[in-house]
Amino acid sequence: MRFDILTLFPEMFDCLVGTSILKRAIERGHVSLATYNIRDWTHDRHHTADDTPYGGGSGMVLKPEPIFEAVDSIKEDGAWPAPVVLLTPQGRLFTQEIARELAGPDRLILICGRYEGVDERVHRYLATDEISIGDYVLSGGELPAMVVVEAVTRLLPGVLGSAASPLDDSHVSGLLEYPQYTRPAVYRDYPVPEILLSGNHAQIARWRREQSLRRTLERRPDLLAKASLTPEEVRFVLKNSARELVK
Ligand code: 9D3
Repeated sequence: MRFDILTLFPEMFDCLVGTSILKRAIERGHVSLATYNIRDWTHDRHHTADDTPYGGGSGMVLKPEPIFEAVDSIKEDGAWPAPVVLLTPQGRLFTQEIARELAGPDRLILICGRYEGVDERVHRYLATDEISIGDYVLSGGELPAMVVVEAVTRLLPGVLGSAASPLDDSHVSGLLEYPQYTRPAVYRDYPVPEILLSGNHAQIARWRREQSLRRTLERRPDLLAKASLTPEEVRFVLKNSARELVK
């Protein structure tokens, strides 16, 4: 997968490339990542990338020309056509399902907005997809682009070892993760649940599944609609959901 990232702050991506999964994925050739400074496609001597909004209003808007020209000049450097993803608060909410979708093509072009927004012509005539990572206000699309890059990268074949297959992830099973413990068995008087020390693997599996169900019911009941549950688990949820509803 090739990621091409258009931004006014390419330095922000240095920490992403320098650490963790992504660093290894790049070293092993699963991923390449290139950042481009939108300012390099401005033509005036102040390298102006933004301007005041037509019709008035506060704040500044990213101009369309540098962004269109940047995409024009990089498009032949990899697979084309490629998805052009604009990170914007108005985009569709990023999910694991969208991460899987974006892991399909060989290349993603990501455009990071800044200021109050990006000229609407970029939204309409350049971007093929618009993504938001959640309903909170950030200062630009850079952190969201990093979120997308990381979520997509770990889905690419060969990036994770088989020991950490992305199929094991809780958002794939549809339930929240069960509680995890490691040594010591007692820490500051806080014990590890006895069942986990019992060596009874069938009982442990049942306990974990029940913990996942309880947790999901309590914290993310919205997830239960899509989770695949056995009839017994459905009964469990129904038996316990009244209690959650009156909390
Ligand atoms: C406070 C300004 N807002 C007025 C309704 C609009 C606004 C414009 C630009 C809010 C944030 C931003 C900058 N954010 C992004 O470009 C962004 C973003 C985000 O803020 N939250 C979650 N996902 C994303 S993707 C891009």
